[in-house]
Amino acid sequence: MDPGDEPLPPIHPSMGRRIFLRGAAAGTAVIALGGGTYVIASEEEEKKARGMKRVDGRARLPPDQYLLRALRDMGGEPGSASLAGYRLKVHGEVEAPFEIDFSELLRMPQTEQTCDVHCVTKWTVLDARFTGVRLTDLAARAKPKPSARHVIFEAAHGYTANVPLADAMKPNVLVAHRLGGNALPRANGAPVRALVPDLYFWKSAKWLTGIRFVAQDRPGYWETRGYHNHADPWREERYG
Ligand SMILES: Nc1nc2c(c(=O)[nH]1)N[C@H]1C(S)=C(S)[C@@H](COP(=O)(O)O)O[C@H]1N2
Ligand SMILES: [Mo]
Repeated sequence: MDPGDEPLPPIHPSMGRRIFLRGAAAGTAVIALGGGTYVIASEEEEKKARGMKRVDGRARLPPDQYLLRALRDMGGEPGSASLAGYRLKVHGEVEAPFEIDFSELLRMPQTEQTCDVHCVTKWTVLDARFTGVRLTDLAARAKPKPSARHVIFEAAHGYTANVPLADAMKPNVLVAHRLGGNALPRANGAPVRALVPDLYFWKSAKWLTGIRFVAQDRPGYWETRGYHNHADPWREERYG
């Protein structure tokens, strides 16, 4: 089915019904009633994307995804916008739990990467440019115990997302604070969000407050509401 004919399933209760159109001409802005503006890629761009492969051989566009030109604000309940008050807690099954503020996070080694993101509501954005600190670098400082098997991303207002340790320790997993060379917009999780590009985007907790290493898995916000526990876009692990 042409995604341009099908309203997205509203996955956040606040979203309500959305309507959008695919523009005939490249660059046509698309209006989502009650949900802001976003841009669907042209047919040609999408066709090109369907022919592309990642360096690991997987398709750039995972099964049943369509292309947007930029991240779409998917809502959620924002945390505090205060940079001065920001704290990130790294804790749980670790030898050396710690808490850092925003300036300390900026003093850690910074990684800038372009990566693709895939939302379970079927949009994909290619080559989003994020800047942040690798989760492996935060883990190296906290020293997870051998008993740690999962990472729980903790966010404002109790949102959590669980990721197996092996997925969380990939080098493209970041604690990100910049997008496209600018400070991360508040809607996209400022001051700091998790970024797990190779799992559906709900695992990338916005308004991140904590990283908790745990021995026992703890399904998070969406995982306890019918979404898949793992969320691999190439296996279409959408629903549990
Ligand atoms: N704290 C928090 N993080 C969250 C969410 C949320 O509701 N709260 N929604 C998730 C979902 S379902 C998606 S698709 C992405 C959307 O990120 P974006 O709004 O930057 O596109 O954020 C994820 N992170
Ligand atoms: Mo999502």
